[in-house]
Amino acid sequence: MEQTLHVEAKDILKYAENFDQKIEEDKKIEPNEWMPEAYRKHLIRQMSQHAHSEVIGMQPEGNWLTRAPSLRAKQILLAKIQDEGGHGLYLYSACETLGISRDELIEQLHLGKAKYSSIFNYPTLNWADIGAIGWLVDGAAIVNQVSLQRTSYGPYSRAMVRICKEESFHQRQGYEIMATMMKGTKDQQEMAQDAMNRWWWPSLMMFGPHDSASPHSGDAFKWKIKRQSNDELRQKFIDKTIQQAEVIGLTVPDKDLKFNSETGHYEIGPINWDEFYSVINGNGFCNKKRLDHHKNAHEEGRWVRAAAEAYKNKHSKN
Ligand code: FAQ
Repeated sequence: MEQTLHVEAKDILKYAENFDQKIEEDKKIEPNEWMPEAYRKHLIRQMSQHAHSEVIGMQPEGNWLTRAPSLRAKQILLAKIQDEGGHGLYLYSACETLGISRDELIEQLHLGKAKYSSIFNYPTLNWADIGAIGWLVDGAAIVNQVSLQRTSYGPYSRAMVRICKEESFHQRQGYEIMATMMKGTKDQQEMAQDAMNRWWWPSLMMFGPHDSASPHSGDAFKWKIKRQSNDELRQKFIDKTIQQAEVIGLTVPDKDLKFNSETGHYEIGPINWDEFYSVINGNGFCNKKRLDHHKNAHEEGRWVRAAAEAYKNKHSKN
């Protein structure tokens, strides 16, 4: 018995060395390979929160489907929301390769044990908000996800490649809405600016706390799950988006904003981290509404899941 334990410990050491070497050489870790338990748990946390964000993120936009200003706008928004649902399902499947079931992941969401992005706890008050979500929220999501294409876990990395292609279309549809409104009447321009004012800061919060206050970044960098830090990605988004705002005549709602010609980057005023932590701890405008809606939809869809299961069982017997 002692000898078996000794051999197993030696094997684990070998597996761990193999894992470290693959990470070192920038090779992908695949589901059937040995991985440290903490790496697996870290990925389940991040990937499931990412999946939940995509699915909960359908709600603020779904709210405007029946009020889209034209048939074209309605078709585009419908396609975009369906894409987000697809991204969620794709990410749940990628997450299941880590040995956890979809049911368990949904349960963690419903029990408040798993988060979803803070941004989806803000309300969509008018059509300009749909423009702001596409432009700013999808824009921020892309910056983060392009970086995650190089993440070390194979299924997550491949999911990101596919998802990013669709997100760029989402970002452009949002920018188009904002640009159209900025060419419109004074009221439309004011609506677009008001949406910019409300969504700018929450979009910056999507990248998470400053690096100095990010508890998961240490492991995430060690294992190459994260390839760029929260602050680096936020800065990338800021530099890119401010120029886009200027092109269509929108003002960034930050009185401290300045361009540093030495670094070539924009410098922003302080982010309201009290607001961020309040939202991620359940006290945002829409946390309760979003979660209740998801729970109800899940309950109402119970019969569909049961029917699919019965159909699968019937056909697997034949
Ligand atoms: N919201 O130590 P860190 C989209 C939490 S997809 C809520 O820095 P980490 C598409 C964090 O979970 C948007 N919680 O954590 C779309 C942790 O709490 P925990 C989603 C946040 O993981 C568009 C704690 O704070 N994208 O929008 C947030 O290293 C339009 C400490 O933070 C992803 O999920 C936040 N914003 O870095 C859909 C991308 N930030 O878990 C529909 C993948 C931080 O200990 C419509 N995720 N927290 O309880 C990531 O890249 C990372 O997880 C970060 C956070 C960067 C979000």
